[in-house]
Amino acid sequence: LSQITGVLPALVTPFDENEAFDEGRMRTVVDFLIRRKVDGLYVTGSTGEAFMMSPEERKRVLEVVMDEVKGRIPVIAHVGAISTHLSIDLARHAEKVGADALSSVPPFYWGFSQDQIVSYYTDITASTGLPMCVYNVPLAGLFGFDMIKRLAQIKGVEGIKYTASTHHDIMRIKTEIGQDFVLYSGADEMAMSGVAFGADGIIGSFYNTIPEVFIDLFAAAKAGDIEKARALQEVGNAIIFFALARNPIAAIKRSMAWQGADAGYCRKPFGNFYDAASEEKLKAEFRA
Ligand code: HMN
Repeated sequence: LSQITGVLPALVTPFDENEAFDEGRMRTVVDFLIRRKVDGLYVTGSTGEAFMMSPEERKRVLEVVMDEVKGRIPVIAHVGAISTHLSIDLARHAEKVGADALSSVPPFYWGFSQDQIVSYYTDITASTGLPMCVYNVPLAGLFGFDMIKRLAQIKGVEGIKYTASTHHDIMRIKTEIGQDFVLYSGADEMAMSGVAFGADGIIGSFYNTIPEVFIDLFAAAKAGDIEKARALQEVGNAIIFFALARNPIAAIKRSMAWQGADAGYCRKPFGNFYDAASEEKLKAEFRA
């Protein structure tokens, strides 16, 4: 995992107007992002609408991405699911098609115990030779600091995608677990503080549509240019909060289309901005 640093979009998954996976649009989006110099991709995560898809569809998305990337940048495959059995199947497939690393949310919905969550990560990580990046995100239930320490002991767990707002723990993870435990900051609106507290990379939804802002921000924050990083975060946040107040994944996809990489539709119940009236409204508000 230590080889994967910098700015990684949590890749959107384009669907067509009938909600089928759109391979052509997926390829366009991957190329668009590589041309814009992102450092890697995080595939079939929350932004990628993973939980809207069947396991077979998730595998197909990853296969198309791997085929289009052709080794140009590293790929982290998110294989999170509620059952260990299913995650292992996705993990083995990810290894087979050449993904560089795995990531997973903890099993959710039933409120699993810490022991069950530890066994989940232990079993998935043991099933392949790929490094695992555990995923700390409010949507799936946040880990406390002690749990993060416990997960870091598991063989093969080499890092964390940290999408909690308690950024002081980013520094603590680095100092108490180890500087080589790879940390990706996952809250785009706090990318600057994530990097300032020691993150090795940033993974997020908005790096699909405005990667340059965050590539420059990442470089500035790493170089200690706080003024520049803050100015860039302000630009990014205006766009982030605009989208968050609407329908973020759909807004991100549409704003990519305006830039020449049509990222297609979202699956219901997310909804879209495709009818002329809602698109014009979105554009007008965006300009304002
Ligand atoms: C993924 O799994 O798709 C992500 O990387 C998720 C990512 O961390 C986003 N968080 C959530 O969706 C909960 C952020 O990019 C988020 O969209 C952004 O910080 C705005 O709040």
